[in-house]
Amino acid sequence: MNVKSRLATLHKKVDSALDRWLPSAGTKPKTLHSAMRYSVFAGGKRLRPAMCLAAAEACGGRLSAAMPSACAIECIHTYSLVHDDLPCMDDDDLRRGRPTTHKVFGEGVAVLTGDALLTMAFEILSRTEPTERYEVKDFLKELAISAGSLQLIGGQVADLEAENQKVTPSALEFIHLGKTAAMISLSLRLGAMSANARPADCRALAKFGTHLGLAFQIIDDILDIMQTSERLGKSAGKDVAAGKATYPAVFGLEKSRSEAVRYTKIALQALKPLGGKADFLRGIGDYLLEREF
Ligand code: GRG
Repeated sequence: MNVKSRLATLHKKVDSALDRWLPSAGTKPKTLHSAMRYSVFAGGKRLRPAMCLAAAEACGGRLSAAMPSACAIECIHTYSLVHDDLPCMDDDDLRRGRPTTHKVFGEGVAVLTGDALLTMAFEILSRTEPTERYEVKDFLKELAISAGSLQLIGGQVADLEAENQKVTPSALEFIHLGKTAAMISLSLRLGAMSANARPADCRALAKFGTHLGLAFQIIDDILDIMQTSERLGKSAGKDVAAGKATYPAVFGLEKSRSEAVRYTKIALQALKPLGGKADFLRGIGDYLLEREF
């Protein structure tokens, strides 16, 4: 199976769905809607929505049923990047190969762009179809918990507080379970729920997502050291300069790589109950371990 070309196909489908959901750039206030579109269509990899759609397929569901979940997650992800790049957080000038939202539209509009994308995620997800097992409120609750103070935002706060501190491996894991793994695991779970998956399959996919999320973050940390800003589309080498809590800072590069391999193995193991239907997800797992940007 060609994972890259399937990812590219899903990328296109997600982009056209997002294009339909987001107000046009000409809608008042034009600055806000232009900034939302600028941020969302800046060239992200769309990995989370792709995993959401792939999970739906693995559970026998339709892509169209999973699309509101996929788009809602990408809106949350983009909001988190826009806010993370602000001067009061990571203070970054480059994201997805372009100047960051606040560099183009100013800080006030960038904050409100993130707020609007976060809110829009709930509007989009509220339009998902209920299934036999899952009501719309179950989808909304999953999203709210994963993006909330116990996970995404909690991880970000722990990350801010860990800057220039000595962090333990468990503190490091807490940060990345929240900042990275929560949204990836959510993507798999919502995709499965849109396919009315059995609770056991949802749990298997959630476990896959959590471990894949940790592996993804480790690779991200390694790439921050090894790759150029051009290739990454964001400022490389920033983690070390900012005294960030990263896997290479705690474990060194070699052990970090072996940890990424270990987490990927656990993730792939979790897919066993899904059999051959999860082959694309397995392919994504292998692909992410070898990615170069
Ligand atoms: C502001 C609440 C709040 C949270 C911010 C997303 C985030 C949390 C921080 C950004 C920095 C970082 C290392 C996040 C970990 C997750 C991660 C690796 C994000 C980048 O994901 P990609 O590579 O990005 O999938 P694209 O641009 O391809 O969508």
